[in-house]
Order: sequence, then structure tokens, then C-alpha cells
Amino acid sequence: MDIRASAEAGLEHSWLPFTSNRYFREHHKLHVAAEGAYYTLADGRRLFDCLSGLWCCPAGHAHPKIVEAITHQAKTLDYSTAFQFSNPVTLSLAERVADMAPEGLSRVFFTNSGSESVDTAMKIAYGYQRLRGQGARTRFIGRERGYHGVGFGGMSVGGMVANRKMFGPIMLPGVDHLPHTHSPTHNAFSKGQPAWGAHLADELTRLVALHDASTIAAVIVEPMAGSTGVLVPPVGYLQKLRDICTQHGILLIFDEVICGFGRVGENFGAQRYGVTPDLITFAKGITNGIVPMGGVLIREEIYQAFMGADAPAHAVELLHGYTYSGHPLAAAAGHAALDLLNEGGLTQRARELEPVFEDVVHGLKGEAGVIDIRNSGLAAGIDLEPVAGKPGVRAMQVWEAALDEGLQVRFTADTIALGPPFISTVGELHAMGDGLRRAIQKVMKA
Ligand code: PXG
Ligand code: PLP
Repeated sequence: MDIRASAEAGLEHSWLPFTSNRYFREHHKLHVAAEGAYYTLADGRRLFDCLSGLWCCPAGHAHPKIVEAITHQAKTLDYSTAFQFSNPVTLSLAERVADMAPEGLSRVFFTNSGSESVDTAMKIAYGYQRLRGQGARTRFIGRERGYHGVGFGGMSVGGMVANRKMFGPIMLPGVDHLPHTHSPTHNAFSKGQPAWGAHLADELTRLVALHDASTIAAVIVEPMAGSTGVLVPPVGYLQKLRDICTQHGILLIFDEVICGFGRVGENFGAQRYGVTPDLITFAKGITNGIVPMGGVLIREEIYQAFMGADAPAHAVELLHGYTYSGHPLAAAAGHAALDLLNEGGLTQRARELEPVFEDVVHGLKGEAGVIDIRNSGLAAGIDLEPVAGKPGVRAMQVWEAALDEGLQVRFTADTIALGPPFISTVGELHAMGDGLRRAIQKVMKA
């Protein structure tokens, strides 16, 4: 059977995630290969990978060093039971990740995805509050337009309305949300961190007054919100959240599934924006996307609270974990990916490419239909004027037109998201901007 015929048959049995399945049936997009910054489609077209996979392949695809690492690992120790056993590859990766983290976040709990990381962090946060005699702190505070994955915890603190509306009645009780920080009137077309908006963190003081601090376990935010179109934190905003949390005994969780591992030009958003949370969730870039892996970075005191609990030394301190937590293949990929990001200088390169990328994306300002552009590190969101009465259609049209320009971009609502691989050349970034401009012009003329 040829590729298309076998895909056709498989489609009859597939339910694709976060996909318009009915549209897909009529408009197949089949990746058959990927190398460096490019995908190959079944019809032979090559596409520049403008979002590094789904924000997860900063070193590009099929990097020989990572391929070699997982090949070797598969032959040496393919799977290691994660419960009551561990292995050197996974343990040493924990040490490396902790070394890259802000001071004080010294413990790593491995998972397999961002969603699992978020639910894990929420369970740890609540467990910690309970262990320190604050078991009434059952509430979590998320933020509008936040994305924290699709587990029940992450969905409940998430703030993307479309993801929530079918499941409203079965979400975690007691959750509240901060307002998001995007304002077309005050911070449209900001380059990097907007100057306006720090005061929005004061809403947390209002929620604390409303619910009482003694009922709140943790606040969870993405330092830079990625999935809803790259909302960059206003100057001073995250520090205010930090201060209010500290003042009221509330844990601060940064969900760095997108920000982590160089996307914002530092190891973590915490370092880029200069604010240290109590827990950090990560995934994606840790393995360059080649094998699924996620994890939570945890402050030492939180870990010690579990170890110091009143239970015998043979007791399991946290009844939580996944069959594939810290999978050796993922850990081997993680070491190779961190070699590239750190010693290989790719995170540094992301930082160096940032001004070029910023010029490229903000160069689209003034095009008909472009109503806002935001950026930080190698991430950008470009808002398009919606088609009246048909939200999401404009961005979908641009996405299709960009494919014709040899560009694989991502769209969410009417925002185009860009997050190119750190291996991109200056020429490729310019070509991406030019191609996207033509795609937008074509759609707006039609
Ligand atoms: N938290 C954050 C901040 C994320 O960005 C998750 C949690 C969930 O991770 P998993 O591995 O369970 O998918 C994410 C994932 C997009 C896009 O279009 C973003 C994500 C996933 C898919 C698409 O921006 N982020
Ligand atoms: N469901 C069943 C029946 C299981 O046995 C397990 C794990 O053993 C799970 C779910 C959880 O799977 P995972 O550990 O991969 O998250």
C-alpha cells in the first residue's frame, strides 16, 4: 500500500487530538520525514518548521547526536522500572536540570508530558500545604487565557474558554482565575515585555481578600503564555505575583512547558524575567521532542516536608508516579538535548537571534489584517482581524496560505504563532517573514 492509501485507511480508525477531524479528512496533511528545520509532506513538499514542532524541537529534527544517544540507550537499558528502582541516566539528568534551574529549585520529579507535569505540581503543592498543617488551602488560582494541558487539574486552572466549556461541571471545585495581561488598547505591538499591565497582578490581592489566603494552595501561571498566542508578561507583573504569594503563604507555580529550555533565551522564563517560583513544570524542549518527557522542579523545602512527614522510612512519601516517569530513552535524549542547548550554545543562539526575529515579526506591522504582534525570545504571536461572525477562519486561511509558501506555522483562534528552531539561520528567519507576509496579503486580498 502506498503512503496515502495506508493513511486513508488509518484515518477511518483515528480520532486526531486538537484537530478539526472533519476538515482534516478533506485536507490531509501528512508528515513523512523531518530533518533539521524542515518537514517533508507526503506530496513531497518541504516545509520550514516555524513552531519547532509544537514548540518542542529547538535543535531541529533528527539531530544525529540525539539519534545516537537514544539508539545507544535502547540497546543498553531500554526500560527501567520507575517505582522502587531508578537508573543512572535518569538520575544524572535530574542533577543537570536542577543545575540549570533558579537557585533553590533542586528536586526533579519526572513525568511524560506537560499535562502530567501540571497535575503532578498541583498534587505536590496541595500535599505540601497539608503536610505543613494548612490542609484548608484547597484552592488553585490560574489565569484567563492560560493553558496548562488537558488533565483535570490543568484544565481546571486553564483559562482557554473553548477547552473548558464542555467540561465545566466536572472540573476541580474552588478554582479562580486572574485576568490575562493582554490589552489591545494599552499594549498592542509591544516589543518584548509590555510596559503596561503590572497592576493586573494586584487582582491576586483581591482574590486573596475574597477567598481568604488560608484557602489558597497555589497560583499557577505561564511566565509567558504560549498557547493563547504569546502573551508576554508586563514589566514588574511576575514580581508582584511573587510578592503577594510570599506574603500570604501561597505557592507560586510557573508552567514553563513552552518557556523552559531556551525558548525565551534563558534556561527558564524564571531567569529571563527575573522571578523565582516555588515549582516549575517543564516538558517539550527537555528531549528536543524526540521522546516524550516532562517534569516538575521543586524547591528543596517542599521536598523535605514530604521526607520529614510522620511516617516510617519504608513508607512511600508521595503516592504518585507514571509507568514511564523518567524513561531511560527520554533521559538519554534529554542529556543529548541539554548538551546541544548548553555546551553546544543553542540557548545562547536563541538569545542572539532574538533581535533579528523581533525585526522580522514586527516588520509585518502595517499589513492589512494584522492587529497586534507580540514577541519574547524566539516566540511570537501575530493577531489577525477575524472574519466577521467566523472566529478562527482568518488564521486558518493564513495557515493554509503559508503552507503554499513552504511554511508550517501554528494558529490558535485568530493568532498565528511562531517559534522557530534555534538552529534557524538569519536568512531562514527573513524568508519566514517574507513568506508569511505574502500569505497574509493573499488572504486579505481574497
Ligand atoms: N502547559 C503549557 C504551558 C503548555 O504549553 C502543556 C502544559 C501541556 O503539555 P502536553 O505535553 O500535555 O501537551 C502545554 C502544551 C500550541 C500548543 O499550539 C501548545 C501546547 C501543546 C500543543 C499545542 O501552542 N502546549
Ligand atoms: N490504568 C491502568 C489499568 C494501569 O494499570 C495503569 C498503570 O499501571 C494506568 C492506568 C496508568 O498508566 P501510566 O502509569 O502509564 O500513567
